[in-house]
Amino acid sequence: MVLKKLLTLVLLTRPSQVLLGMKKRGFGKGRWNGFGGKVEKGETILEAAKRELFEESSLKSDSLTKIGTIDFEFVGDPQILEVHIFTSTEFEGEPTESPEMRPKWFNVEDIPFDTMWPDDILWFPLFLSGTKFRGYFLFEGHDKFLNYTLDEVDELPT
Ligand code: 6U4
Repeated sequence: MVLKKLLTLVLLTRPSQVLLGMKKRGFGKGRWNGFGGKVEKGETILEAAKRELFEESSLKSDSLTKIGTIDFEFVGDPQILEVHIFTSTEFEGEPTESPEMRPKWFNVEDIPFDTMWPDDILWFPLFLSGTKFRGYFLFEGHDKFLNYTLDEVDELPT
């Protein structure tokens, strides 16, 4: 049986820059990433994306657009992480450090891929060019993937 766990990931941009957060605890600790987490019972994926963005960065956005969905499988683990990735150029507030994340703006040419999940370097170019995508990565441990698929798509289910 395949168990799916729904997660969100929000990547905010401003001209030539992307906002990342250094994950201070939990899954992906020590890596720069977008803001997000688990979808809770009773909320939509979009509601979860907004909630996690606010909890982790103090930023509010009412115009999140879905840019991609990636399934992550881990060898030996029946649970698949289905990560829904959103972006926006519109948000309110000042990025503020939370117990989970330390936010920082990066120039797009200085994105710290060495300190990010290893899949990010493959799909960030699609996200940065506004291309919608669907992906699958099979990880062995957390530092390497064994194979993957990554496809541009016209539409993404909400
Ligand atoms: P909480 O409940 O917050 O303690 P935690 O274990 O910290 O849970 P959580 O909820 O922050 O995890 O979710 C993990 C985040 O990492 C989500 O935003 C999705 C994201 N993520 C997981 N695998 C990823 C990967 N391979 N590449 C990537 N983001 C990933 O770019």
